[in-house]
Formats: sequence, structure tokens, C-alpha cells
Amino acid sequence: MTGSVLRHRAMAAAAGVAATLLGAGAGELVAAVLAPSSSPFAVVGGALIDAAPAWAKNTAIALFGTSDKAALLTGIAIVLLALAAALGLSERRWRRSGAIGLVLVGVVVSLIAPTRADAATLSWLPALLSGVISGTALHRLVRMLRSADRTALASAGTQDPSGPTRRRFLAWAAASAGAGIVAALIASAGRAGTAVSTTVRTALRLPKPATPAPAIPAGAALNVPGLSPLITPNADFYRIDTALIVPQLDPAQWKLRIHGLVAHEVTLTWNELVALPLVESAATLSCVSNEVGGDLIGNAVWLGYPIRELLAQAQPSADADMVLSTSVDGFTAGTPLEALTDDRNALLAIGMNGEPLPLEHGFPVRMVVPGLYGYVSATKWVIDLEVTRFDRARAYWTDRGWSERGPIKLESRIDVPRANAAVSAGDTVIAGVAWQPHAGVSAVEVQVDGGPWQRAELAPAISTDTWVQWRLPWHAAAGQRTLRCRAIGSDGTVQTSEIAPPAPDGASGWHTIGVTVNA
Ligand SMILES: Nc1nc2c(c(=O)[nH]1)N[C@H]1C(S)=C(S)[C@@H](COP(=O)(O)O)O[C@H]1N2
Ligand SMILES: [Mo]
Repeated sequence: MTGSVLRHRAMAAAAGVAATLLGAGAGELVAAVLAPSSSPFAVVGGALIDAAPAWAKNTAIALFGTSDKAALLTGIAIVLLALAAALGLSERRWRRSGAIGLVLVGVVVSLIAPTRADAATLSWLPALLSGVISGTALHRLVRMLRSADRTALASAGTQDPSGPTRRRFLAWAAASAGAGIVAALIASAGRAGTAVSTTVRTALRLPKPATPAPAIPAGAALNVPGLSPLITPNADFYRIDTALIVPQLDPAQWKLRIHGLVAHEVTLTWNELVALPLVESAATLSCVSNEVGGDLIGNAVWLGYPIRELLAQAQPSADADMVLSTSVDGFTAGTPLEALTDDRNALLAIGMNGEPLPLEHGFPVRMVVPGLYGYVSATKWVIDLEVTRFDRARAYWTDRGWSERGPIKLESRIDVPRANAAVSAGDTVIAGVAWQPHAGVSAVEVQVDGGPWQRAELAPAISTDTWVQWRLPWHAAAGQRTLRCRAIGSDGTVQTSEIAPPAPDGASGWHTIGVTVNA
């Protein structure tokens, strides 16, 4: 293959990439104006998230944790650009084939768009426009390439005769790619700027709780550098959900419907909700995907209205045993009715650590149920509660092989020292957190190098719904050391040593770390 053939191919591939960038950027811009959920990237990403087999999702969360969405979008971009390059080559070989290919990609995405749970009117438009724009651009760019080739043929012998035409091609290709990137940047800035966050949420004042959270007991927060704070700041609170684009729900438009196996349907608007006597209470929320020692867990003070009171108004029928909650973007969770009607503080929450819920944590309203993993209880952007039965309805994750019931397992974690850290020999401290929300923790024990289990000092708990801090003074001797901890529940049960992966109902095992103690 001669150098010039190779160069032509490279340019055809570049034409495909440039045309696709232009179309994709234009589509994102139109979507930003129309409705964020109609973003072609969000449509494809959302469909992939929902269609992905459970193992793929679990691997994604395990590999990328809370960056799983960025990883997915990067993956989509790489696949799209590879396809774009291939279609550029195809267009050079078979006139219109690449252009038609790009239009078809747009058509397929535009057909998927209206099937998404959070589809807006005209949700098909951005993807279709993307396809048409990128197809047209590819066709034109490759036509320029061809005419550059013809010029070269016609005047064989002179030095790089196709120069001007080729430069024209390169200029147009660069302009297309640049315009596409700029459009995408404007779209993403525009999305952030018009978000409910910058308008409604920042202006919102939370009502005072009728029942404020009890004062945090003195000494509940141990003063150990590196230990997780007792209350996790909102900005550091882990985020896990299937929403590629954070739903934008205006409180003025928000409404909750409680229906199904009930004597009375109940609907609740934002104004009605904030006028109710609200309760403030701390609860630790954990993701079922949290590995032993993992950080998909946080503790916050939530402000909300007890779900049990709303259910009391609705009067569930005697045969109901589950509440299927649905978010505005179609996510669902199935919560045991009992956990929502017993005396625990299962809340329809609007506040998190004294602020309105952050957008990515469910603004304006979410559920928080102490004692249950998020996937069966903590529906964000919640708009619907259907009282039903476990044998009649399945939820987003239980449909994908996760356990129907999701009580948070008794667990503990070493925060200090960090795994694989180097510490100096002598007097130091081992510290961490332990939790069994709703049931509580009565003790934590620590083992050094397989020696005897030593009781750690347990700080007073805020309540049985929250994690507890613990610490143990340690005289560290030089060398490689293995540290391990286990919690003891309030009923005397010892945290199991049995190692289980997160699927299907939460990880278990003792958190074990290695540290290097330097003399
Ligand atoms: N709408 C919606 N709510 C959701 C989810 C989701 O994907 N969509 N994920 C759930 C899961 S799996 C967890 S662990 C918690 C996480 O809540 P956080 O992101 O506020 O920490 O939200 C739950 N609520
Ligand atoms: Mo989760």
C-alpha cells in the first residue's frame, strides 16, 4: 500500500470522526435546550445501563465505583468514534454508505429515546438531528477529499498539486470537529446553569422540624485524624444510581401518589409535604455493592416526614407486604411494608444535613429507610408509592438477580491506619466505624497479626440507626502487621467471618488490612 493511499484512508477516517463530532455536539446542544433527558448520550447510556446484564453492572461498580457513569460515557464515546472512523472509510469506498450509516445511528437512538422512562416530548429530535447533520457533513467532507484526489491525478508530476483542495478539506474537517466540541461544551454548561439547583434549590428554605434530631451525645465523634467524620458532609456522600443525567424536578411540580392495595389513595404536593410536622433524624445509608472495607456508605441527618404516617392515611390492605417506590426516571425499589410501618424513622426526606437534598441525592424528595440497603429502600426523586405484594411486583435490582429483601449486614471498617500505610513504631491508634443500622452495635474487637481479639473503645452512638466510631490504642512493633476488626451486634451476634461478595444481598467478612510499621 502506498503512502498516499494510507494518507487518504486516514483522512477519510478523520472525516468520519469530524462529522460525528459535529452531529453529536449539535444533538447535545438541542437536547440541552429541549430537555436534558433527551441527550442522545444519556439515551444510549441509560438504555445500556438498563440492558446490561447484572455481572457487567456489578463489575462496573466494582471497577469504577462512583465514577461508573464517567467510565460508561467514555466507553460510548470511544465506540462511537471508532464507528465514525469506519463509516468515514466506508463513505470513501462506497459513496453515501457512511453517511447513511450515520443517519441510521441517529434514527436508532431517536427510536430508543421515547421509550426511556424520563422521556420528554420531542425526545427523539436531538438524536435524529445528530444523525442527519453528521451524515450530511460526512458526505460533503468526503466529496472534498475526492476532488482533492482528482486534482492530484489530473496534474501528476507537479509537486503536491492537491495541496489547496486538501487544505480546504482539512480546514472544514477541523471546523466541524471544533464546532461539535464547542456545542457539546455549551450544552453541558447550559445544563448546569439552568439546573433546578441554581434556580429553585438555592432559594429554597427548609421548614423547621417539628421533632428536631436529638443532640449528638458527647464523645460520639472521636478525635482521631483520618477517621471518617461521624456525619458525612453532603459533598463527600457516596452517590450510586442509574441516572446518567440527574433528574431535574421542580418542587412546584412534584407530586407523590400512594395507591395500590390501599383503602384510600393519597396524593401529596410539595406545599402539603413541607406543611406537615417534619422529623429530623440521623441514619446511615449503605449501598449493597459496598465491599468489605469499601466507601459506599455514609451517615447523614435527614429531614422528612415519616412514611408510616402517610401509609396510615392510605390504609394498606391486610394482604399487602411491599411498597414499590418509583422515581421520576423509572427506577424502582421494593421495600417490605413492615419496614415502612414499624416504629423506625423511615422518611420521605427533603433535607440532608440541614440543606435541601442535593440534586444527585434525590432533590426534591427521596426515601430513607434505616436498616435497609439503598437498592430496596432509598428511592431518590421519588414520585410514586404503590402498595403491593412481593409475589406480584419486582423492582429494578431484584429484577436483575439481587435479593428481594436487603437488610444491611452487621459490618465494621478500619479507617486508621489506611490499608498499606506506613506508620512509625510506638504508641499509635487503630480506629474505624461499625454499623448495623436499625439494630445497632454493642462492641468492636480488633486483632493484630492473628493474636487475641481486643475490645476497642466504642464511642456512644447517635442512635441504633447510625454507624459508631471506635478506637483502640496500639503499641505498634516494627515489621509487617495485619490488622482486622469485627463488630458485635446489640443482640450479641458476632460479625461473620464468612466472606461473601456484594451480590446478591451484600458483602460480608472481616475487614483486614496490612500496614508497614517502621522502626
Ligand atoms: N431514582 C433512583 N434512586 C435510587 C437509585 C437509583 O438508581 N435511582 N439507587 C439506589 C441505590 S442502589 C442506592 S445505594 C442509594 C444511594 O443513595 P445516594 O446516591 O444518595 O448515596 O440510592 C438508591 N436510590
Ligand atoms: Mo446501591
